[in-house]
Amino acid sequence: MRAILLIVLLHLAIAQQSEEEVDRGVSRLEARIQQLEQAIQCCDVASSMVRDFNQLHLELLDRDARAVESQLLEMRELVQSAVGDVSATEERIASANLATEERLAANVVRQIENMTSLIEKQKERINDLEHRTTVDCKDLLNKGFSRNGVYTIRSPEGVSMQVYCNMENDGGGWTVIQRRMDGSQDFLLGWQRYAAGFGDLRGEFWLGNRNLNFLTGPRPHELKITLMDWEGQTRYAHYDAFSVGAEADKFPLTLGDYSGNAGDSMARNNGRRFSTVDQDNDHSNSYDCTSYHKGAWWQGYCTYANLNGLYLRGSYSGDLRGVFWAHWRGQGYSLKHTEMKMRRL
Ligand SMILES: [Ca+2]
Repeated sequence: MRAILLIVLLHLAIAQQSEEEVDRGVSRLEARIQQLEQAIQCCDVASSMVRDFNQLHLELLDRDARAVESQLLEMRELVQSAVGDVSATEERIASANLATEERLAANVVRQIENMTSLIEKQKERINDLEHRTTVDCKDLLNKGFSRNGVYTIRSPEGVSMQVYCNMENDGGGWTVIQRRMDGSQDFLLGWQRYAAGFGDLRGEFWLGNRNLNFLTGPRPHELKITLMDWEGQTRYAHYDAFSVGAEADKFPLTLGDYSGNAGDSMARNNGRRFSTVDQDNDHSNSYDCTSYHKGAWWQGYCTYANLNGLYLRGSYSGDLRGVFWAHWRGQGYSLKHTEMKMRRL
């Protein structure tokens, strides 16, 4: 009987994880066995002992299970916590990356804005320098501009002004100073309008006597005049010198030698002062030449050229008031197209 009990006890003890508990259990059981030996004949006592063994076994197993379960719960909590930490870290990393990207993008945008601003300022400075240094269409031609059109140059006041440059005819570099082409612009205007200039640079216009004085005063120029009648024929007159004097002297005209196929209709204008309908500076005591010819011009004893006259479309009768060039179609014929252009020599 004792041997069986010991085997059972050993079996139970092996199932336990804690040696101390096993030892304690064994001691308790040995004490019990001694008691049992003293009352070996009592079956009730034996039965009670068996129940005790079973209960003890169950308790020990239960305790292990609870311990393992507790450890599992603890580990699960740790794992969950770790997972939580990882997620939080990932979020922080993602958030940090996004913030970094946003900062980089904002930096790039700022840099682009700064660069754009600098470029605009440089462009303004370049434009300003261009205007300060660009004297006329010949300058622009030398800088590589080769198309006809409106360009900006330096004005008499030191700021920018616009001129029409003829870059494609007669070698280019010409500043156009007058054009008639369709009669759309009124040319019967007073002193101030002719002094300042008027009209549409791409259409009919007068560049302005102050501008002519500013451009031709300090630098020798040549002048070329092209004419077209209503039959489509063309002629030209070229003067190898051209300048317009100061307003105080009434914008006097200086012309050089003539060449061309239109005839020298401006010979009599050389050295004459400018006259308008409201200012008679001509050499005729009997005539107010501009009022008679309806053409602001460098009138002497009047004129053979009247390119600022009335746009009358071919032959006309009455006062000699049309756009005429006497040495070609006569004073009684108003031309279809005229263009006066000058170029620095
Ligand atoms: Ca007069």
